Amino acid sequence: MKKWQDKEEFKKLFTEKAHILWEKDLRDMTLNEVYQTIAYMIRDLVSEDWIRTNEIYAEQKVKQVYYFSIEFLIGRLLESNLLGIDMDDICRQGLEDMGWDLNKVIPAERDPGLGNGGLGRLAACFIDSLAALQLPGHGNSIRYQYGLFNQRIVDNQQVELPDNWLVNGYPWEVKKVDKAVYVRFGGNAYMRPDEDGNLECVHEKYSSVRAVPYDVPIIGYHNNTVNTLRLWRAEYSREQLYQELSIGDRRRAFRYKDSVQQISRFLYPDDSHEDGRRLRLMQEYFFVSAGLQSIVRHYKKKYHESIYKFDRYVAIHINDTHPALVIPELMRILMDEEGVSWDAAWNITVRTVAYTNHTILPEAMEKWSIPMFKELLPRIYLIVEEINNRWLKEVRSLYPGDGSRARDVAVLWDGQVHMAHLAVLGSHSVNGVAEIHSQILKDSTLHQFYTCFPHRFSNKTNGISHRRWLIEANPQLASLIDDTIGDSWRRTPSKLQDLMPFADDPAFQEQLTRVKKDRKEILARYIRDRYDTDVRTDSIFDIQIKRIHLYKRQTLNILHILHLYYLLKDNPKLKITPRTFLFGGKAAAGYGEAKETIRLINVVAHMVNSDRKVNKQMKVLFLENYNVSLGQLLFPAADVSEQISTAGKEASGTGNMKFMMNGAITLGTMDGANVEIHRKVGDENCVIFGLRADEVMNYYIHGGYSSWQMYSDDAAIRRLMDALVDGSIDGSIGGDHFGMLYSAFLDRNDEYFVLKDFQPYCQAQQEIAKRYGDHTKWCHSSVVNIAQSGYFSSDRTIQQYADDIWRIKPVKH
Ligand code: Z57
Repeated sequence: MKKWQDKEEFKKLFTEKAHILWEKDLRDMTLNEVYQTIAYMIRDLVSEDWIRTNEIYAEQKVKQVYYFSIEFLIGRLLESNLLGIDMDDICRQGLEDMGWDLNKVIPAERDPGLGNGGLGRLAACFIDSLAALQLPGHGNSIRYQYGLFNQRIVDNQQVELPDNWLVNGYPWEVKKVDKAVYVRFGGNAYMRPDEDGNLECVHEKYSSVRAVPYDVPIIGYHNNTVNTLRLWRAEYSREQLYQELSIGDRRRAFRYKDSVQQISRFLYPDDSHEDGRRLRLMQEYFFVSAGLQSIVRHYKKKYHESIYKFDRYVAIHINDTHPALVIPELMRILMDEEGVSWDAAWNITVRTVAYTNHTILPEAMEKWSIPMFKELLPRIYLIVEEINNRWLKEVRSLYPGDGSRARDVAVLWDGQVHMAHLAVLGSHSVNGVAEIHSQILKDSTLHQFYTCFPHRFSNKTNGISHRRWLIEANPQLASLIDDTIGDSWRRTPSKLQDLMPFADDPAFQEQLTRVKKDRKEILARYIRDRYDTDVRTDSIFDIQIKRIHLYKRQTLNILHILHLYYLLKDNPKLKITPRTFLFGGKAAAGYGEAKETIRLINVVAHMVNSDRKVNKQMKVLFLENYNVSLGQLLFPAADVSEQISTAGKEASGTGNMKFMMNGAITLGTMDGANVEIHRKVGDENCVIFGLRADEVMNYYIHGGYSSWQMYSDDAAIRRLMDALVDGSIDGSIGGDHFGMLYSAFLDRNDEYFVLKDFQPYCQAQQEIAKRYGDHTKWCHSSVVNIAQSGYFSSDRTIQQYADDIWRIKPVKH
């Protein structure tokens, strides 16, 4: 790896590069230009290694994994790349000499919002870990022109603004025109006998879309590995456009051009919710087909091996079902382009593909209408139909007379293509993302598949990049850890365990308290600058940041806050532990209840914050536009981590791990990875409350829960529910106020057990206050959380995927 020898060399190279790029005096440069200059300088340093990494993989013909994901929420890259090549100090010093502060330059980079939430951020942590572990693995996705919307709060409500993140250019990407491929949509597909009498497929009258890759280097941590995140952009094919024009149909030609450009225009803003839109299906096939074609092309060109050995050299991972068309698309390429038989192609495909499920929520399960699917992807549909026919035949012979089996395992059912069933059938490996989630998959969601293919199922508990979420986000804590146990935890995060002996060390506790205080002050400054509000850094920072969803129960949190407010109003002399409640998160634009939840939080926040009788003891704030960068500011400042989803609903959660790694105490239900966090730290170092997943399940199956009953029996709940609709919190007269949420809780019988878990949650919050009052004990818990968080590094997760699923090995150089 080339390096800058010292700050003098940095300054010299910076000046040269800046002059070439901007043709102006250094004094006139904007912060964005400074950032871009450093970005190009980093690319200069890594470019040889990037080329070399790929050469070595090909020379040694190692097996490589391609992680297909419709989202990669990578966050800003300047700081993570500087840390990766160990050039942050030299860069900081060089900039300082020239009159710039690196901490002011870093925010000049736009945070790419190429994802919605957990699933996209997981993909980003995974490629980070692949490079850090020197594993041959790459990402494949879409280069959305607009990322997830920017969120503003206007009149307490969410407003969505377009995220035109590419306006100033993106210095990390490299357009690879020579690696463009074509993706076919529409037309007719049918089978006919060829000259030898074998069936062959004819696909005609299709429309071709040019897919152009933009590569982003994924830089390893203090090693020489540079892997690739390949993002595809849709362009119209000039040939096709001219052909349409030559026929004389100008309108058709422009319609073609327009519809092609739509494909990579927007990221769909839904998280854990599917709406079956045609353009979304086009996006999915687009990046799947382009990615697969380029992989097969590279394999043939560089590996010189038989296509029948494809699965020995290539693993393809599908992140949820969005890329599940990999299965029929690989079948198509193998059969139609490589002349492989159905049976051989199926074997190769199943051995190549592995699938991760991220949810059991029915509304998040992808299903496509057959007529739409057929019209858009006629050749792929024929293959899916054949997969389904062969499978159902097998099922019927395995379970004769069991008609209901087919419904549980069919790929085509009720006029729809069931993508999860396709994914399980066409993969050799199916995994959930936390122990409890993987168990639910086996026991219920995919139970019939589990009985057919028990060996395919496994668990891979999610993880997070400790580089981004500890080293980068919380350098103050990272350096305290270095001073205490040395820095080997940076390579080997399980070494954080070495902090355990310091859990009761007064000197260490004092330093940890200092770090937490510093981070709360940094956040308090941000809040003062942006919201003109003062928060007390001696209060408990209680934070819930995640997508807004009924199942995640931000409503439970805000109802408790309202309850606490009433308690203070009713007892003016009451003293509570001061608290700062912080929320952040986006609501899908079409999700009414989620948007109303945001409005409720803001309305309550205003009422509380402007009430001088209580606002010394509690403050509530909804922070706009929660994204990766804001997360890097929030996790380090947290005392309490709100992980309060209805048990059984949150597949894993990963924010829970980011809080834990930064020393916050989990206040949570027995859901997702909370279960494993609880096991690692014990009852004394986290606060668990509420219904368990089996109890929730029993209520669903056998009934017995009535939210109206709770309303009648519990005066506190009654008061809160009434406040939603009587205008007492949002001031205005008339209208239905928070009628939508009121209905969800009462008329629709509280699907997510918010009222049922309300009193247990209040008690858990009291327990938090009690523990916070014993500072030594609280510090102890904080240390134990940090010490036990190494397990939740995505390095551990990726090692498990590499060993158990992909069978890939590190490549040293
Ligand atoms: C998404 O972010 C997740 C699941 C989905 O089905 C979709 Br679509 C988007 C999340 C889960 O809700 C989290 O519990 C999980 O931690 C995350 O995926 C990563 O596995």
